[in-house]
Amino acid sequence: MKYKVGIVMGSDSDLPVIEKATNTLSALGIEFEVHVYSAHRTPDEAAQYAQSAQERGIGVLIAAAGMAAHLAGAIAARTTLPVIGIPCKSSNLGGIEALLSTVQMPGGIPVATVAIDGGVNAALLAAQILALSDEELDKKLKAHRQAQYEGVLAKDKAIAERFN
Ligand code: RP5
Repeated sequence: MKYKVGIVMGSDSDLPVIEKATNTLSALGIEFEVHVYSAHRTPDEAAQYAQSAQERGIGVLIAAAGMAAHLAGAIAARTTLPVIGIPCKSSNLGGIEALLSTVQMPGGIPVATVAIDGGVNAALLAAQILALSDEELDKKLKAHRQAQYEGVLAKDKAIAERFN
């Protein structure tokens, strides 16, 4: 069975961060769905989404929110699916408040928190979880790593030719 990734953002103002994740998932051929549900503004819808995710074929959830970011934790409270939290940057505190709100979960309800605005790593981590039961996806991830490795070596070569 191919699992989907369920993506939730606290506001459509988080979309630029989410697009980093959707672009990465698309490049890997992973299906996903995207919603705006807020832990504070639409708490019932956020809870309902988390509660029903597993039975709808979702294998991993990604939750992105900024400011007093409770979304990932609120989602994680309602499911045993793995939840990846993305703290989003704000204009006033720069995202450090969202980082701490997302990462500092009490024991018993884990959220795997990536960097502030870390949409790419959230998608890659979701892919790595799904790849445990998907050999084809595992191969794509290994090819992605190899391409990244070769890309850095090519950059080193270009820089070395210029300066050394
Ligand atoms: C959070 O508050 C959202 O996730 C967003 O990052 C932040 C600001 O939301 P808006 O006021 O832009 O809707 O709940």
